[in-house]
Amino acid sequence: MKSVKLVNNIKNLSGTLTIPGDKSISHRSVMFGALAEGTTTVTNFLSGEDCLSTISCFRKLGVEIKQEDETLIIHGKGFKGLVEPGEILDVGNSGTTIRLMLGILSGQSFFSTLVGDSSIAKRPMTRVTIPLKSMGASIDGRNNGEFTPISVRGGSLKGITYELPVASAQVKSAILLAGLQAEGETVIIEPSKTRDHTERMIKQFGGEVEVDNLTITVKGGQAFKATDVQVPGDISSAAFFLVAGAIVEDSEITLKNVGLNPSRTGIIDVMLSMGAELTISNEHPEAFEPMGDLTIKTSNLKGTTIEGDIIPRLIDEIPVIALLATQAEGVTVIKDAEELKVKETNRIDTVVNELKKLGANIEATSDGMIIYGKTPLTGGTVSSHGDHRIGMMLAVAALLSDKEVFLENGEAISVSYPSFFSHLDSLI
Ligand code: SPQ
Repeated sequence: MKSVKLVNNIKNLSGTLTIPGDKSISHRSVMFGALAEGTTTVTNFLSGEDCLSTISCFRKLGVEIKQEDETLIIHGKGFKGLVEPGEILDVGNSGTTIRLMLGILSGQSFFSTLVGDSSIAKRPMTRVTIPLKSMGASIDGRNNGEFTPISVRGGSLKGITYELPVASAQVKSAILLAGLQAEGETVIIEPSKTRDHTERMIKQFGGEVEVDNLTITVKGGQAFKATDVQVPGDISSAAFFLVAGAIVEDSEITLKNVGLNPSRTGIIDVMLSMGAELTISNEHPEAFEPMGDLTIKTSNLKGTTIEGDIIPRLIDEIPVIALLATQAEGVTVIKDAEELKVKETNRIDTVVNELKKLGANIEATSDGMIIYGKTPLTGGTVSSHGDHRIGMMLAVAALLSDKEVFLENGEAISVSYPSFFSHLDSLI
């Protein structure tokens, strides 16, 4: 297996980075641009593999999308202008692409088939296919619609009222995208607030959505108007440098134009509660997606408990928060995070097993993990297991080790942050 030697034994990180575009918002900008009438321009689009999979699916559905670096020009077709694809739609490694596409395709009367890579083939889909079928879509897939390949023949949907069994922005968004094409009203009730980029984008594209605390309502038969979307930097990518700056000695890093949507900023709340020297400046709270600059300095950290409603606000940051906790005095407990088991890998097991290899004192629980700090980290060979967030977390962990660290499957990082290693090098 191919492995790369990571940078280790770093005594200072300093500089300023402009973090690449948010992955969740980049996906949605392609979807909404395609479903709108007219030409949408997207700037600071994330050119990571996941978002490129979304572009490729829409091209197969007849949408013209031009890409030049981080700018997209999308010639929208409207909800009624997509065409039956002549090929299978391949979502690669992207859970967001497949689940949101299932919502969109459920409203389309043609036939389509979705596949992905070996990680996608293990991720649960009935969480979306069950509500979409109850709206009237015909969907089938391996294991009664649980796993890819999945085929859809949609159309003639009816609105539903649906209480989400799990806090998932992907499930919520899939039902909203189907609801926008259904007859009548669709009402979704969330168990906890999840990222609300879809709701914000419905408004940005001239649509209507009502949000009353945890209840979201859309009417069917809406049309979207093309607009310009500026994608903020991805706080989930910024998280790796927030943690690196806090745990590497003698460091100060500024991260520009990071998305600060309150449904995504759980990591900031947790880091502040652990004693991180983290400041926010140049905020733009008025934008469709708020953003600002973050500055992090080397910090004296203490352990904490992370549980309940904050979990969906930092779910993708838990791998790197676990690393942070290895450098905090005392115990950190992460609970209510069972959803980690159905990400690109089982992120409870992969985080615990890989950090243990580097000497961390960490144990898995049924819904999270317990980390005992502060422990020095040492060398070894670790693996991303094909999970981009695990790969980047391990690259940050290696900075602390005085012995060599090798990473297997590091190429997975390009799913969400192709320039990660060059950004890291620029701080050394
Ligand atoms: O797209 P994918 O593969 O599901 O990506 C991940 C990630 O770490 O990048 C999760 F594995 O992010 C999800 C996130 O966990 C992106 C997302 C979204 O854009 O709506 C929502 C979250 O997933 P979920 O299942 O909780 O809705």
